[in-house]
Amino acid sequence: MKTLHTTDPGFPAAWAKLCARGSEEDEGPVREAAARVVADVRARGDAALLELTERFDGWKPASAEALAFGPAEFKAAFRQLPRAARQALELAAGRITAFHEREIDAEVKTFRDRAGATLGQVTRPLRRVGVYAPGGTARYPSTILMTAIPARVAGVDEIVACSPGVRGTGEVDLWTLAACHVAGVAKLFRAGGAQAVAAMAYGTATVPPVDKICGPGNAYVAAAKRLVFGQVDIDMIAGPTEVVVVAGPRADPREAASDLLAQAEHDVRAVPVLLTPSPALAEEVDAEVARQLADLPRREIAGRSIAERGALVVTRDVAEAVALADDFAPEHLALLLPDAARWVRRIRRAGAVFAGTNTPEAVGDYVAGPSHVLPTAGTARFASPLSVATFRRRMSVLDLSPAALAAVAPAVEALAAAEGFEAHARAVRFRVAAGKARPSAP
Ligand code: HSO
Ligand code: ZN
Repeated sequence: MKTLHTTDPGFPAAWAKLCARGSEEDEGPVREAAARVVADVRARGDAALLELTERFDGWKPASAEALAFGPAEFKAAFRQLPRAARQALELAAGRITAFHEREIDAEVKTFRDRAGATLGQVTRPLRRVGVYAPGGTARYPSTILMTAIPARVAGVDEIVACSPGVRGTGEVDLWTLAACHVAGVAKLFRAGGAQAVAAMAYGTATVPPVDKICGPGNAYVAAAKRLVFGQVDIDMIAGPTEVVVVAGPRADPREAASDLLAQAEHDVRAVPVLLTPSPALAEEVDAEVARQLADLPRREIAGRSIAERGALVVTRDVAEAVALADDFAPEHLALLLPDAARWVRRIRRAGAVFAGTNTPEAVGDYVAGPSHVLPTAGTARFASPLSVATFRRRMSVLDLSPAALAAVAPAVEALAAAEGFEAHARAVRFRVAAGKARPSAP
C-alpha cells in the first residue's frame, strides 16, 4: 500500500489528494447517460423501464408486473431460509428497530411564549418512500433492513424497494425478499440503476411515485438521485464506501488489516486508509493486508481498492492521527485505540465512529443498530446518517391568543408597510379593530 509520512514536505499535497477522493473522475458522461434514462422513464413509464432493464441488466421481464414482488413472496422466501438465517435477520431487525425507536423522543416541543402565542413544531412521517438496495457484484439484503426499518419506525405509510435482478437472469435472492418481510416493505421491484430511481420519482403504471428516495447505489443511481431531487426528496448522494482506521502502536495488525479489507472488498473504488503513529505497525499492516488478500474471495476487487485508493499514513502521534481522521470526514472511522471513547470527543466529522477494538465496522454493517447508510466522500462535514428523521418532516404550528395578536400587530403593520404589502397589514388590522384582540399592557 502507498505509505505517507506526515513529516514529509510533500505530505500536505498528498493528503489533500487523498481527501479529494473520487473528484478527479469526470462525471459528465454518467450524468448525461442518467439524464437520458430519467427522461425516458418519465415520458414512457413501464415501457421504458422494461426496455432499460433488458438493456442494462441483461434479462427481459415478461411484463411490468413481473418486476414486482409483494408480502406473500417475502414471507415465502423468509420461510425458505434456514433457521440460522432467519434468526440472523430477526436479530438484526430487532436491534435496528430498538435503536431507531429511541430517536422518536427527540422532537421539538410546543410552548407558549410570554405574549400568549403557542408555537411549536410537530413532526409527521412521509407518506410513501422508496429504498434502493444495490445489485452489481454483491447483494445487499442488509441495506433493505438499514433503510426500510428506520422508515417503518418513522411511521411511513408505505415503503417500496427497488433492487436490480441478477445480471442476465433477473433473479432476486431469497435473503433480499426475506429482508423485505422482516422490514415491512410493501413491494419490491426488480429494477436498478437510474431507471429505478426515475420510476420511483415519477411513478409508472406499476411503480408508485414516492415522496423520498433513499439508499446507496452506483454512480448512475447517484446521478439520477441528483436529477430527481426537487421532484422528490433524497437522503444523500452516496459515493464509494470508505474507512479510516486510526491504530495505536499496540493495535493488532490483523484487526486493522481486516477492517481495511472489509471496506475494500465492496468496490474497486472503495477508499481504505490507515493512520498510525507507529511506522512498525504500518509495515505490519501492509504485510498483513497482502497475506489476507491472498485467499479473499473478492481479492480482485479488494486488491484494486487497496492498490489504487488505499494509503498508510504515519503520523507524529495519536492526536495528529485523530485530527487527520476528522479532517478526512470519513464515512466510517475505526478507533483501534485503548482509550477510544476519550478520542471520540475530538471527532466532529465522521459518518459513524467505531470506538475501540471490540467494535469492527462489520458489526455496524449488519446488526449493531444504527443504519449503515452513512455520508460518504467528505459529506460528513454537513450530513448525518440515515435515520428516523430522514423519513419525517417537521411542520410548524402557530396559534396566537387575541392578546398575542394585539401585541405583535404594530410590528406586523410596520414591516408590511415597509415591504409594500397592504393586504398583509389589513389582515392584522381588521382583526384587532374587530375587537378580536385587546392590546395587552406594554
Ligand atoms: N459497509 C457498507 C455497508 C454494507 N456492508 C452492507 C455489507 N453489507 C457501507 O456502509
Ligand atoms: Zn460493509
